[in-house]
Parts: sequence; structure tokens; C-alpha cells
Amino acid sequence: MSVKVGLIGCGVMGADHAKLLLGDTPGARLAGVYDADRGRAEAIASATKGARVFGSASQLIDDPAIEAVIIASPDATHGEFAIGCIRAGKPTLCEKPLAATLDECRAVMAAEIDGGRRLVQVGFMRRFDPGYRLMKNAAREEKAGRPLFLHCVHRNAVAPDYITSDLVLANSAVHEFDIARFLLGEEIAIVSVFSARASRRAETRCPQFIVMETASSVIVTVEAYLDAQYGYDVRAELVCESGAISLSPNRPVALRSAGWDGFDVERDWRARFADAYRIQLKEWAGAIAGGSVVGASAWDGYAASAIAAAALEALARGAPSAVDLGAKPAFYA
Ligand code: ISE
Repeated sequence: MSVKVGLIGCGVMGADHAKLLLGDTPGARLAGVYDADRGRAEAIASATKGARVFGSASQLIDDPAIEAVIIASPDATHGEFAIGCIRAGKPTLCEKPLAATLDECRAVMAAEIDGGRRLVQVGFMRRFDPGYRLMKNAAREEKAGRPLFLHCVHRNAVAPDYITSDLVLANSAVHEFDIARFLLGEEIAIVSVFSARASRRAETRCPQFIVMETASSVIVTVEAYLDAQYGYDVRAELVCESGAISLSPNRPVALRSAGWDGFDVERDWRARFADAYRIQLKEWAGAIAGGSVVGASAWDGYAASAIAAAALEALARGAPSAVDLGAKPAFYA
């Protein structure tokens, strides 16, 4: 039996999830769509046998024919829709961020705790990437000893004009904040941010360099540069006591031709993390069917947003900021 999924938001990420549900996710099928632009919803529904177009997000969430929901609408709507899904008792895959403010993140957690059941998974898809998973296992087994440093690089080829220096942190580097917690299995305690001068290709935002310290004093560095031109490039290296564990930078196939020897570089994250997105949806659907949960919890979503908030404060003040998450509810242990 396939889980009947309702999709809220049919933009870039929503359309991608719809495509995966159509082709590559045996345990789930697209049963309903909603978008503020009805035409976009209709375009996706028409490609999907039996998917219904809803007139509002709340109608989709409350409809008994919808068993689980993907939230891929604008960031500002995530918190409200996630709480709606929790109240309707429906498992939810919510694109990052979990909510627009930390107070709203806390309200999502409170609603989930109140309902007594974990329903929300935040779409930090890298947690499903085969490379990051192998890195995490190697770190957990201490294959090279205990971690000392984690170095992360996050480069986009180009970014839209509305991306400011703040959004370099809150929209892009936030993936590094989550993956650092995932790989190291502990919380970030302190964040500092250093801005490089703007590239002449994008003068309205600065590349950012973030230095973080975890609770047990592992040092994490992140270069976030969204105008690198040559492609989408994400790297990670975990330096441990007696070795280093890194994501392999090369693709499985190299091309040598016409004076060229090298590898293709993906244009954006959808191509680079295609496997991660596919596995994420498959495991989400499998967990729903089996009554379990996988992936980043609402607590993880809140923690990533709290680190982003501390990074924004550090950027504004030009001084390190502490990350104060408060006590982790036992519910998320
Ligand atoms: C984008 O919004 C994403 O979420 C991507 O995963 C990230 O790599 C990119 O930098 C963001 O702009």
C-alpha cells in the first residue's frame, strides 16, 4: 500500500518532490497538491493520475484522503502548516527551515510534544546522502580516532539577486550547521563569522567564513560562497586524531578528451544531491508505513535555525555568539 501524499507548494523543490513521487518512490504516491498559484498546482496534478488540486493548504492538510504532507511552500508559511499537520495527526516532511522564527520553531515542537507523537521530519536531505552517511559511520566507529576539526565548503555556481549576506548564512550555510551536528553527534556552542569582500560578480552579498566550536571543543569551519561560477561544490573533511575522513570530491566517471582531463561539476544542489533526495523520500515513506521516524527532527530543525540566528548575530556584532538552545526535551532524546 502506498502512502497518499499531499504536496503544499509547487515551486522548484515542490516540483522536484512531485517528480520523485511520480517515478522513484514505490511506497508513496502524490494524491493532492496545493499552490498559491493554482496553475502551477494544476500543471503538476495533470501529470499525476488521480492527484487532486486543493483550494487551500488547510483543506489539503485536513482532507481524510491525504495521509502525509510535504511542505515546500515559502519559508514564512512552514511553521503554520507544520502545526496544522501535527494537529491533523499527519506525518510531515517540511523543507528547511522548520519555521521562520525560533519562537515559531518552539511552537512546532510544543505542538508535537502535546500530540505525543513524532510527526515532523525537516528536509535536511544531506543526512540521506550516501557519502555523508559513510562519513558519519566512520566517525562514529572512530576509524581514524576522535574528531578534532571539521572543514566544510559550500559553493553555489550562482545565486539569485535577493540573496543577501544574511541569507548566505540562513539559507545556505544552514545545511552545514545541520550536517556538522549530524556528523559530530553534538551541539554547537559558539559561532563566529568573518566576511570576505564581495565578488565582482555579485556585489550585493559577501562570501562568509564561519568558525564554530562544539560542546566538546571540536572546531568546525565553513566557507559559504554562492557565486563560484564553475558549479555547485560541497566538500567536507573530518580531521581526526590519526587520520582524516572526507567526502570524495570526484564523480565515478572521469572524462579525458580534446586536451581535457577531469570531472563534471553539477550545476546545483538538486543534481548533486539527487540520490539524497530520492533516498530521503523513500525512507520517509517507509518509516510512515512502519510507524517509525527517520531524518532530522523538529529539534534538529530548531537547532539549525538557532545556530543560524547566532551566526547572524555574530555577523552583525563582529564578535562570537553563543548558541543557547535551552534544555532538549526528553521527547526528542
Ligand atoms: C538552497 O536553498 C538549498 O537549500 C541548497 O541545498 C543549498 O546548497 C543552496 O546554497 C541554497 O541556496
